[in-house]
Amino acid sequence: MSRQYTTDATITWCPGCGNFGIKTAYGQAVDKLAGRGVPTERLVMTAGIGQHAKMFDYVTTSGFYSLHGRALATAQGIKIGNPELKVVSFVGDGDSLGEGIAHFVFAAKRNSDITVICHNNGVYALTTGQRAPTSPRGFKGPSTPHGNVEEPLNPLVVALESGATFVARGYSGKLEQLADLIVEGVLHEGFAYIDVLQPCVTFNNLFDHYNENTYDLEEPADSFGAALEVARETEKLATGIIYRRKAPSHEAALLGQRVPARDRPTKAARREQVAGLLKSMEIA
Ligand SMILES: Cc1ncc(C[n+]2csc(CCOP(=O)(O)OP(=O)(O)O)c2C)c(N)n1
Ligand code: SF4
Repeated sequence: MSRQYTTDATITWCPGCGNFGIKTAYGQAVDKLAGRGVPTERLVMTAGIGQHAKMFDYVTTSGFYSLHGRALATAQGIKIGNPELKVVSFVGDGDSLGEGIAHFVFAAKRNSDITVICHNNGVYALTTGQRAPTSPRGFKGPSTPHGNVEEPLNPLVVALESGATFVARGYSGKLEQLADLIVEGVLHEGFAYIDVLQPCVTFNNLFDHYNENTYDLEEPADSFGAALEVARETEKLATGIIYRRKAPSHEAALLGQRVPARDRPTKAARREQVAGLLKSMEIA
């Protein structure tokens, strides 16, 4: 990431953490977006709570630190208030697929025009390695010392089945591709989900596994069914845009051209509206 987007905060991620790659790719994406008609001042971020969320402290784009699991609720609020902004949410797999899964499903269902970057490390890293919704069966951690007995959630399938109109997977070890996925996600009108394979070197180090078992998907799948098939692959993991379709965004359907942050009626006009409404209901 160019120094321009890096704050002076001391970075407390472990050396080698996959989060560094995501931060670098985001910086590259911010630069590329500036050249594609999205000036940096129009970019806003939200973050959940977790190691991933420290992005908020380390990058200079403006935004809002949310509660655990609430990064997408906050992002949707910002977007409805000012649809001219581009909102990017940095979430963890525990954060968005555990605590915040209802927000995830409904933001995708309504095709909210936000971009979600999920640091998917398969573990609750900030709270020292408990299993997360994406941890595989057999995963051992402080909360599952004898091994996780549950099947993992597949975030790509959840996103697709919930109605996401842009679904991609990146890898923190493939910076250039990840930066391009972020650019495409932000430019996409509607709910864009980018699942990022992010090795946690301390509690779930999958660098070697991902280096050996990821492959580049040249083109998005040509149908919803084909996208689901790619999303369900387990032997080899595709990176790239898996699915993309056009559909009206929630904000466009709800607001049309209106920008509430700019077009707010005055207090007097709002009073008049309420008085008119009460009169029409024969209350006043
Ligand atoms: C309401 C609430 N419940 C629990 C916590 C404790 N907590 C903080 S971070 C975290 C897990 C974060 O895991 P994940 O989202 O996967 O992020 P990572 O740290 O792996 O990046 C939990 C359970 C909290 N801060 N707030
Ligand atoms: S514990 Fe894991 S996720 Fe957290 S900084 Fe260290 S390597 Fe990264």
